[in-house]
Amino acid sequence: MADGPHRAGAVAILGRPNAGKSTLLNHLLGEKLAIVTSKPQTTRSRILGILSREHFQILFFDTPGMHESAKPLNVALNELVKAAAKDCDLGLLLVDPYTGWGDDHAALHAKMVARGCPVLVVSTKADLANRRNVEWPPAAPAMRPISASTGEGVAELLADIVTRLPVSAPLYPEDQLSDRPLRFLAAEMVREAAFEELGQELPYALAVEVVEYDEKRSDLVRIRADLLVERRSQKQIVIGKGGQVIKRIGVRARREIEQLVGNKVHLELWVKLEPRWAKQPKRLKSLGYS
Ligand SMILES: Nc1nc2c(ncn2[C@@H]2O[C@H](COP(=O)(O)OP(=O)(O)OP(=O)(O)O)[C@@H](O)[C@H]2O)c(=O)[nH]1
Ligand SMILES: [Mg+2]
Repeated sequence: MADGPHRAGAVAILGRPNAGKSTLLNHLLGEKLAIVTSKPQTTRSRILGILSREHFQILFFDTPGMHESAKPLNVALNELVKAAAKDCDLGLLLVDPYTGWGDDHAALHAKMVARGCPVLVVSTKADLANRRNVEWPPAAPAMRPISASTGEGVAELLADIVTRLPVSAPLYPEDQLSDRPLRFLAAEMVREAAFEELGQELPYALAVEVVEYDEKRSDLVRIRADLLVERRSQKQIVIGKGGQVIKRIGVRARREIEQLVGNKVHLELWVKLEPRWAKQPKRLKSLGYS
């Protein structure tokens, strides 16, 4: 990166569910901070990833996919998107060319520009053949293609982001990667493992709560987490015959968490029936989703 004054600011990563927001965040940071799955609506909270270099510091806010729905969980998620879009110095609007540019993109783009917040529009997944040569509506802003899988276009995008940030000293200590505590990130890793192991059977309303996070021993982190489901039948699915499914979720999640914390992890998982967790604003808040 060219010399010059130190720049720092907040960049909101916005877009529809499944556009590739969390994958880009992880690629930019070179760390797996946000969970990624092939299903829409994976991200449920605003996750800050901090990228610090000699001449800049960028606070990247990963956000849930924007989409219309009256369900309390979705309403809470949309509020998070709005707040992130409001508090940033720059917006990155990610569009998957396969699903195209829509009125929802146009509305958000117009709103941010009207507020004086510049927006870079990025088309994602450029490594996939069916994302190439897609025609955009004439009214859509110019897009720059990137691939978070191959890294195509990402260095140029990063350079462009930096030039648009205010001149400022670093806003966070330079060795800090996120504002989210490890216990929250561990809960996310368990949720991702459940996505992977359950596939189509995954209940949409599955949440994970870390109820114990014990770092007293220097050579081992002890974690106990509850997987919350809304119905008895879902509890059976998540546990599986003879506990096989929950066991596989545990093994997979433990590996990811050990990577994240750089230590051995003892992980204990319990499946709990909590019929109303996704309907109560207070509960959504205590789970970190609003
Ligand atoms: N081939 C390819 N796949 C990608 C790329 N970026 C993301 N994906 C895939 O697209 C899917 C969705 O990626 P996510 O990063 O979870 O998308 P998101 O926008 O964060 O989704 P939500 O959190 O649900 O809003 C995953 O299966 C990713 O592996 C890319 O550059 N190339
Ligand atoms: Mg995401």
